[in-house]
Amino acid sequence: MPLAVELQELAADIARESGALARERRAAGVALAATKTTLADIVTEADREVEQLIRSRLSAERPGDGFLGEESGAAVSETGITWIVDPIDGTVNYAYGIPAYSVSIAAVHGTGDPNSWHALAAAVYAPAMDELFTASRGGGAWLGAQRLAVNPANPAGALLATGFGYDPSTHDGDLATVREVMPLARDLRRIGSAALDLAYVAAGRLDGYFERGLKPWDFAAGALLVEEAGGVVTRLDTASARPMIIAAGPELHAELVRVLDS
Ligand code: LIP
Repeated sequence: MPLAVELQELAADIARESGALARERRAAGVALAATKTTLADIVTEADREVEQLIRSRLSAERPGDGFLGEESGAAVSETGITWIVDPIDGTVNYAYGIPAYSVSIAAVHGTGDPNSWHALAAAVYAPAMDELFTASRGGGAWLGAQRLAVNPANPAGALLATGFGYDPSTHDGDLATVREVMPLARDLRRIGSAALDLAYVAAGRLDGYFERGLKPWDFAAGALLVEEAGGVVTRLDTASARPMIIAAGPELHAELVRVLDS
């Protein structure tokens, strides 16, 4: 079995198990554990518990692999493979009881640096909807047994998604970016989980997605889903504190880069 498929199957199995834990904890009531960069940037006890489950499964099944997680930090790889994990992407949705949250697990060849890693496998699981999106490099992107493909350009305009950071001082600039892009759009969505935004581009539920300031664990898995569904993913301003990610089918991607990279 190719390594990418082996890693994808493991990511899918762990995403389902850890997603079930997240769903169980949500039903029992969510406890705030801490805040991070701002009061709005929260972490729940479930974030930490779910990441611990993922990390322990990975170290049992793939000892020596590296790890980069949103809540528990990094471990250097001895095998050349690093796992990039967001245990609950869409944490604020999760805390409010909005079902748009996901477990995002990616395996890359390289370190946790998105400027140099080569993604091999991905799993994005939405526990509240029981939807599992998977991809392996060269093996396509899937929703369950359904093969995924990004949308072609639509003369009606693009259904776009974006997001905003937790730092209020970034909101004016991000809203100005929305204004720049709107001539390409039929409408805009703000779903609240970058991993789901990217999975939906891969599935054709969105035409395109852009957002500044994501962390590697927010997009590692979703970006591979888009690429394996025939889309293109680009990161602009990668040396800045808030790189811009753009994901869409090839034609819309070129239009978005033309507008956003000017
Ligand atoms: C979230 C992203 C979302 C972004 C939020 C936040 P988290 O990740 O998925 O797209 O707009 O600001 O970064 O914090 O829920 O893991």
